[in-house]
Amino acid sequence: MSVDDRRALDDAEPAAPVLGEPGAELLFSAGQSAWLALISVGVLLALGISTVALFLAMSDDDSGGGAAAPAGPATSVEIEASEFAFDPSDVAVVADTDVAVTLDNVGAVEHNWTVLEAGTTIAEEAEFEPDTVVAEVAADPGASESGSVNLAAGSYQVICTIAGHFAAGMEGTLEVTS
Ligand SMILES: [Cu+2]
Repeated sequence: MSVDDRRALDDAEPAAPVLGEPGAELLFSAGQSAWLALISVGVLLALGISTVALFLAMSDDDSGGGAAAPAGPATSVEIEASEFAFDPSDVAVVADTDVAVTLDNVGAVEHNWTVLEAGTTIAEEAEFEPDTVVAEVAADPGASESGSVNLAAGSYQVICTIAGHFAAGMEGTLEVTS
């Protein structure tokens, strides 16, 4: 390499930044880097948040599995009877399975949880016929009684057969599904 060659290089190199374009490119890529950094931080934050959420959801599943039971038809139900309602009034249970039914009478008079055969729906007490009963659990005031139902899939009406109670609001539904 001759002195002239070096001089030529020295002359050529400083010429480049003068063009402005490389500088502009540099600024642009600096801007891009800033955006990339921001986006990266955002993505990392989102990942972090979803990881925490996932962890919380998983630990929730581990700890609260038993409490979150009523997701589908039940294999056991507990119903409160009072003046004059069932709580819950609408119940969903599994078909063709012995389903334990507990009736807690928290009221001051006798109540019963009586299931009428599928297809029978009464609009008033006078329409009730005892031979349409497919299951019944009765409880004295303050008592808790247990029984069971084993029914085919279908929609059933539930009533309390004590005189005046149906009219006063003691009715509900029993959805039986497989
Ligand atoms: Cu009743």
